Amino acid sequence: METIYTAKHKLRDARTELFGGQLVAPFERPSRAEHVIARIREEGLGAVSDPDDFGMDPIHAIHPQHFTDFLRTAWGRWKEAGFEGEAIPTSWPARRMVDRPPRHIDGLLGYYALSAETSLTESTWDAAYASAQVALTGAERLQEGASAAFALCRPPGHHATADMYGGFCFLNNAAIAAQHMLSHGACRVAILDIDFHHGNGTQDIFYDRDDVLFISLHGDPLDAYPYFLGHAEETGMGAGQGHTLNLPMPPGTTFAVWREGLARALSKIAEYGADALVVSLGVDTFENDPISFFKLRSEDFLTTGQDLAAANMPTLFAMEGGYAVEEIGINAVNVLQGFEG
Ligand code: Q9C
Ligand code: ZN
Repeated sequence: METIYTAKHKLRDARTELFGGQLVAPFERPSRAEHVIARIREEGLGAVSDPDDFGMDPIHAIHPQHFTDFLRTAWGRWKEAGFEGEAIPTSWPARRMVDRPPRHIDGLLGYYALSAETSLTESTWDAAYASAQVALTGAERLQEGASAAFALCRPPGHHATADMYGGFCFLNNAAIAAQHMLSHGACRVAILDIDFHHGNGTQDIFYDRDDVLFISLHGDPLDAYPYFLGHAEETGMGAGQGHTLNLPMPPGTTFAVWREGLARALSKIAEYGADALVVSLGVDTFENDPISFFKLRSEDFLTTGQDLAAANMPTLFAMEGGYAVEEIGINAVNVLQGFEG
């Protein structure tokens, strides 16, 4: 299958992540995508292409202009305010406060952030924009008749809501790609999120819609980031009622159990009758992932790819998380090779 990739992902290269009360080197780092692309080339998975440029319109079909304006200008405003480090929010509109954007950049960061681990830096916007174009190009390939494509997105996207960034995500690549397909003739799209973390952003974006089915397998939010969304009781609202399915799982979950969740997801997707499937492909379900608690082994990712292929749908894979950097190439490409059979 074809991979869409750009070296522009390297523009996202923060020095800091707030973790355990310390500023550490970010888990979400450029070497992640470099390991994946190296493995794709080694294994001869298929062509590797640069993304096309679809401009801002398909991004604005998901994210409001005030949010993209914020992401584009935040770093300059942060520097102008005289701060020395990377831009990290520290104040939020917490319970019983007002939902009104402050003037000062220090407050505005909290207004637009979900969480504090994701530092904004000088060229973050350029990388996020390029990552969305990678996803859009993959979606376009499916529109042109390809049966599958791999969008090697970095930075990832599934935690980003229409108007909030965080969890290493800025623009919701999978949502932008799904909406692009819907805007160009698809009637229904299913998004299956197999990243370890709940895809809160994608869920939130499509929560009241019936043209997107969103299903997520993830660490129980009682125990895992993003903590405040992803419970089994969340099933959609209004027209979207019944079009969200969450399958939270506890610490130590093994592939045998996880695969039962995958089977449930795939049978619901078959019932839904989508024109295309978008897989939010995180491999942080791996047993040696440094920030997650599932126990999938490398060979389990091959089986996962096989199970996904049995759904027999045009499938766009969009890269999300995975932080065991040495194994991320093997694990991600195993899914794609399992899919190709
Ligand atoms: N103590 C993705 O995989 N930090 N994002 C968790 C745990 C945020 C993960 C803190 C993890 C975000 C795309
Ligand atoms: Zn994740």
